[in-house]
Amino acid sequence: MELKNEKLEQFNKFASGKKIAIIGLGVSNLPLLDYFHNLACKISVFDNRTKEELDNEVVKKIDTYGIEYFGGENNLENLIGFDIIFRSPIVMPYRKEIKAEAKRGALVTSEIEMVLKLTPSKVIGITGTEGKTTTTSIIYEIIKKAGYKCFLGGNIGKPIFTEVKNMRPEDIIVLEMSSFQLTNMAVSPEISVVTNIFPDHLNVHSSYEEYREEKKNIFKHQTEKGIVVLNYDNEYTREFAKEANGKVIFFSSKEKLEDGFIYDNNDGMIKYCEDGVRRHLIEKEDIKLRGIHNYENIATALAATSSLVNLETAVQAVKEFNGVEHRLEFVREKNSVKWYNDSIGTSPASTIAGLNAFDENIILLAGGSDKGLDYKEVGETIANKVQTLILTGPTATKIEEATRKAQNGEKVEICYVENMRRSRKTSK
Ligand code: UMA
Repeated sequence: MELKNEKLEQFNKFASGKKIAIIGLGVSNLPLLDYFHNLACKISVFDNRTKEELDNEVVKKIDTYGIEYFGGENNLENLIGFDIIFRSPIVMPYRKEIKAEAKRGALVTSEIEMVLKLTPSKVIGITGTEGKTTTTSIIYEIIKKAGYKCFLGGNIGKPIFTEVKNMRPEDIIVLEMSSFQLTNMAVSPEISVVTNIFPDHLNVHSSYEEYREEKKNIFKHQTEKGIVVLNYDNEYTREFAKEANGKVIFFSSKEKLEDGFIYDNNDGMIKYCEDGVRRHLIEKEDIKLRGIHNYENIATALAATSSLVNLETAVQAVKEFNGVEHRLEFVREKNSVKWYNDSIGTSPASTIAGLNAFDENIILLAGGSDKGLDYKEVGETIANKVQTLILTGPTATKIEEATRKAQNGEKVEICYVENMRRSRKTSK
């Protein structure tokens, strides 16, 4: 049985028969084809990929539904005369063709923004440079453990706009939100989390400042009833508190806060603090995750759910949490070497956090694509913690340079390989 949702009904009535542009046909936007086809809309798709580069199933749908397709370079030249435009997260609304349409009166939005606008449920939104997915996953487990019907979505890889019709006021949505999704967002979740802010995605955002500003949309549009959970240890997120409209809950792994949630490295304990009284919640031996950054993620999740779930239930869910794929994921032990997959560590900051989770001798495999970031600090951490550095991919030389600059002498053994499969050493 479908539930009554007046805002959704109004939107559907408004969208029926309208001209809809879908920019980028990836994970986020694919479900929109069926949705707007069912509303008898005239759909046009814009994508850098040509139609021949799409999956057969998708091409079949485009043809069956009579969807107009503009592919390849300069596809946005044809973005003229639309009523509603859905952009993929990475397609910035500042593009001149999109701005022109917005100026003409088109509604420029995204699947995630429409979820926030139309859902009757309470939303917990999580952003930050590092720790988003793990924190989102822990929050989701806590909310489920407490017996709520819970919807998980967003940057974690799950579009959920088409599920809005099944959402009720008593349900909870847990959304991981990237800076791309937050760009120009005119609505905020009731409960927001910013795990931390470090330079990232500087190949898409025009500056580090712009990246930080867009992140603020996760709490900027909250009312005084909103809650924002912020990292006290991060210079930017600590300052965000001054701009919050609602309640601020801090978490920290460096300061013994009077109020908030802390991880105390002296006794390995996560604690809840109120008026200077610190209550022990869970010790690191009872947690399956490793590393201070993960204890921070847990403290954050406990803070974000504290208005909805009692702490005993939340702690129980944390104890049962096994971790997230590709994030310091234990793979196997062979010849006394423990292998960990931390392939989500796609920025210097996440690589640093991953390395800091270990006190053992480390062999690090690193490289990957270049997001225009600074490698100085990761070079320093590698110089301090890594025994052997195996490099491959476009950023290999940058990582090598940063490591050589940071170390005294030739402490770290550095070698290059062609790719992950071929572990034979090569010269640069
Ligand atoms: N495209 C264009 N023009 C452009 C850029 C892309 O037409 O200028 C097209 C591409 O050809 C592609 C389509 O847009 O066909 C969309 O591809 P996409 O991968 O950018 O978008 P989605 O498949 O919808 O995936 C997005 C997120 N991707 C990005 O933000 C880059 C996914 O996060 C997210 O899981 C998904 O929405 C559901 O919300 C991925 C990610 O890397 C995992 N996120 C970044 C991060 O976490 O650091 C932000």
